[in-house]
Amino acid sequence: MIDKTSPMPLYFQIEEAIKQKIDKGEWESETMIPSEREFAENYEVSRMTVRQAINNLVNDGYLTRRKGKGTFVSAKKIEQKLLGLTSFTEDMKSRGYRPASRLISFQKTTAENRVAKALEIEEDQEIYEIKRVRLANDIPMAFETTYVPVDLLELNESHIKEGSLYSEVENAGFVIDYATQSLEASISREAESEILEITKGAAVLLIKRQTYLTTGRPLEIVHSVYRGDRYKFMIDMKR
Ligand code: 16G
Repeated sequence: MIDKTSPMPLYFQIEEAIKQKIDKGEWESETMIPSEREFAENYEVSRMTVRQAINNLVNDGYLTRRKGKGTFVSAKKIEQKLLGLTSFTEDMKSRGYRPASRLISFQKTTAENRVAKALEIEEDQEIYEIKRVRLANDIPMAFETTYVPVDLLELNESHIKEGSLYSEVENAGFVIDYATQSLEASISREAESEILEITKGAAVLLIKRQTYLTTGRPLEIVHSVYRGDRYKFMIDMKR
């Protein structure tokens, strides 16, 4: 499989060979891959070359190193289509995952300048500040901070803890209309890393959403940190 006469670097060829095994399902997630020594012997290359290939695959999220245990095939990323305006609960259910939230905090506070502007309310007006870890099959996927104006609707802490914000909003008779959303690359900070159970500095996706009701009034502004090793966003494009 490795062609030593090819202009393609050896580490790259090894990377491709490993990726193929993962993509074809020959190596499922959580499978421990052979040791550097075994790879080096099989492919008749140096251990340095193998290490470089494995390092790249760890950085790209294909493989995960566990201290004192070995290197494993990472869990498959959840593919999220950037299409309709959906909630986390809906997204996970449609993929066959069990959605849940861990409520970090739920409080009424006053809006500071930037938040007030985005929610089109006066500064110092009351807002809900909701911090939730969003889980899929008990695995933390995202850390989400949501701001909703208090005068818009009454939110119940236990409902938010157990269920879906969008259901609460719709049950109150509002119709969610559209959102603007941005997506940026970032690295996890210490607090987020602990909450998301990832190493500090791991790759994350930073998503900001501003959602509006059919009345034209802003419903929420949301700041979400998604795990880069578990999540991937897909867009269909037509020309
Ligand atoms: C998603 C939305 C978030 C919304 C939440 C409601 C993104 C980036 N964010 O997480 O804006 O507040 O869903 O979810 O997709 P819920 O209805 O399950 O509480």
